[in-house]
Amino acid sequence: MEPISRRRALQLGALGAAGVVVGGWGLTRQFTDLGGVRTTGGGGALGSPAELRSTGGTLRVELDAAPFTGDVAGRRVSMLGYADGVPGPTLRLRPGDRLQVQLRNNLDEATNLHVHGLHVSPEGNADNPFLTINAGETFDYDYQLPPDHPTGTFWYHPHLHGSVADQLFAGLYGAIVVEEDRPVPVARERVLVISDISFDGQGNVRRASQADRMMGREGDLLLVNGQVSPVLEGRPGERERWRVVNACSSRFLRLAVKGQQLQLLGMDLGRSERPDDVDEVLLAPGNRADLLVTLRAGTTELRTLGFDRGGMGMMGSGVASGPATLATLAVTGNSVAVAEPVPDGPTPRDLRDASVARRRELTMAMGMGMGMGGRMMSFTIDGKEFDHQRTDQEVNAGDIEEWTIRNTSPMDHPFHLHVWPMQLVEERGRPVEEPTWRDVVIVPAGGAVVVRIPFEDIVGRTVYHCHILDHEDLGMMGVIEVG
Ligand SMILES: [Cu+2]
Repeated sequence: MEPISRRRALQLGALGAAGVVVGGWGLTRQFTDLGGVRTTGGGGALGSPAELRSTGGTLRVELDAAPFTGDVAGRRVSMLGYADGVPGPTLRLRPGDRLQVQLRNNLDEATNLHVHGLHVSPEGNADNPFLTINAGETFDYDYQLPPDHPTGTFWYHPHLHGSVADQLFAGLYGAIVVEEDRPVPVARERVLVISDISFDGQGNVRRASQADRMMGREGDLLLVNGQVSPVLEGRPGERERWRVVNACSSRFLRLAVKGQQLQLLGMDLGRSERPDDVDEVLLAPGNRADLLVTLRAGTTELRTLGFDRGGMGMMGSGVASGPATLATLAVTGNSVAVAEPVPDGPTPRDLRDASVARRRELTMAMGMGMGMGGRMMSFTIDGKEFDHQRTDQEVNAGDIEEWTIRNTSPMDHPFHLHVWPMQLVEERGRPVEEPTWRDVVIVPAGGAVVVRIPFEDIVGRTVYHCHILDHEDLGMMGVIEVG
């Protein structure tokens, strides 16, 4: 087959040509459907981002971060995107793979790239949050997944301190899937990247006010794969797997589908041995849910129920992530045969009886007084705003540590540690009974969580922070060095 240009492949993808094989870079790229923002008139069939799959243990990807013009709910709007779409392409990997990303910064400002949740080096040209890729520059990222890398749904987005919330809110994010050897039998798998955004009267992404930044901005529009209120279609009896990414800058999602059977297979990384029946799933910004849905006939809505994430204390107003409809699920036609049983997953690792080398306490706080950028409220961890030159936590490689993460503020803060996953062992004063692994944990207002972290396989210097990305940009971030 004649190699064709990437641009041409994108055009073919946009026209719905499934499974186009592209010869560029000597690899196979399969574009199922570009969907995304090109087709975002409210109510249309759900589109999927392009899927790029590793072959022979390697995936090489070119990602252009650039402004583009698209249609959202029938309006012409200007956004930012990777590869001319929102979300960016889904990257499909296997444990042990090498991922190479050529990031081209066609924005008019600096950016960089974070692969959220991947257990890879934070050094050099890997998952290094201290890099700055200036406007007009190109940078080659190179990530090596260990052979026992956890499976699950991960994602990528910019991580340049000070502009993370702005760039992500404008459309820069995409999903990463690390696949299992033994997949769960399903009629179809959907990657659902949920984000929110607001536009001004000219169709430009609305700028956040100082109050928006302090509370954590939430957009007026909720998007699923870049679309407003898309329709998901299926037949009764079909089992679907939904890999949901909360790519909102600050909004918590409480997902529910009335009248449908939801099962939670996993959150963030790995999967449980057996799926759990659930009525709803709470995702903080940055969290992912791996859901199984066995379809029942009828038309229902995928909704986010409201969630009160606290308030500003003396500043007055509370911050609630309001309820909203995300998508419509239309299940029609003849029933299909009952799906094959879900194979048991591996027994998750459990560190509750492990010997702990060191215990630490970290405190997330909001304080009155001048914070970063002259704001009237400061956002700190252990009383300090982020300083990339300061190392806040030094950890011995190979140690298992226990961290108590406190929150003295009146607002919930989701805590994210790069590179090393955390086992949640205590939440709201109660022990967590099942082995529960996360890379984002919700630290409740005025409360605490306890996690155990195996600092294994990988050494280097990276960050932990609040995943309300406005808070991260305001300084609620610290530096860890493992070595
Ligand atoms: Cu926060």
